[in-house]
Amino acid sequence: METSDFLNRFKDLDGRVAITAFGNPDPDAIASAFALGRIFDHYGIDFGFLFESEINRPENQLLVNYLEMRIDKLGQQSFDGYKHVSLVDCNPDRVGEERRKNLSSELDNKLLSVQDHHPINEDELGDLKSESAFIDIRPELGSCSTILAECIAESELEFDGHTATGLFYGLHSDTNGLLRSFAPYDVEQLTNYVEQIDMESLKDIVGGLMTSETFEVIHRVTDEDFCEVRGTYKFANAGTLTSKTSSAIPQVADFLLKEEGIEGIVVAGIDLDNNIVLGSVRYSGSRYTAEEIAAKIARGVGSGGGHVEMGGFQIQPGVLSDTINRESTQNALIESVKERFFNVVGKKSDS
Ligand SMILES: [Mn+2]
Repeated sequence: METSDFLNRFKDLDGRVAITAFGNPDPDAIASAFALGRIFDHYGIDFGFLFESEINRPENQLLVNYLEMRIDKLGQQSFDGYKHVSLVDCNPDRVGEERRKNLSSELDNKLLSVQDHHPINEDELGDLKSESAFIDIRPELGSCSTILAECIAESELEFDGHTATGLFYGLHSDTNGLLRSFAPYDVEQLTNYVEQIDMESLKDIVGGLMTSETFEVIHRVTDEDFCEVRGTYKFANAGTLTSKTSSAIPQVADFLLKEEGIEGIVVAGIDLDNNIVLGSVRYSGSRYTAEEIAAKIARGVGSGGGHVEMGGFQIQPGVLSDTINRESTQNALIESVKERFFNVVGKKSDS
């Protein structure tokens, strides 16, 4: 199915659509969801934003405020009240195992579309394509925002300031300001809406970049007792976190990758509000991809993924919530993530 067929389908679609992103919603996911909403609006389709996680990072909240989006949290099991589900900036392959088990029948029955640029395994893609849903997954692109920009360009809709600003921020953020993995097509689509971007508002959104939480975590992980370097790889232990401080992890990982001589970094910590171990991966070398490193760290114990140079993972420790509050348990969890990371990049400990 081509984008134009997808758009044609909207003329007689009835029932409410849940525009959904899984995982921690970043600017690309938020902007893609917003742009799809604009398209639905145009065709008179009823929809709602239903995200798996809350918006934590302050600049993401600023973006949501600017776009005046009302986002609901996806409940533990269902898309109740929605007839269709449209996924943006994520594909079913990336949904955590537990959640997937709970949602699989609903996803099977309600899936309207998947628009994404994360890698997906061949089997999964084959299965998806055999369904009636519209599947547009292009891992070569720097952002999902590019896919939505193409949709708008191909519809009768005009780019407005909000959509253009959101999409540009999505592209900018996923490609670190066009400094990492993007495709010529990302730029080609950008030229369609570049004149509508509201740069003043965007500067306000991205301006207050580092929060006190980010500084707090940076302070922690720059203590040499909390870091370990093997070759050109560095592991940083961010310790115990809240859902608020854990949202600083990706920024901290970006920051630590700036260190001379380091080509791979993992920052990991334990989010005690959600009882999970989470981490960000940054990688600037050519032997691996950050996506691969993240997925391998989490293999069998959680979920991980991402792109060539940036990735993330979540691990559900199989321990009770009171056990996770013990320092010895926390140390063991972090230690095991650290060893998994060094194993993946061939820096296994000699002992
Ligand atoms: Mn993205």
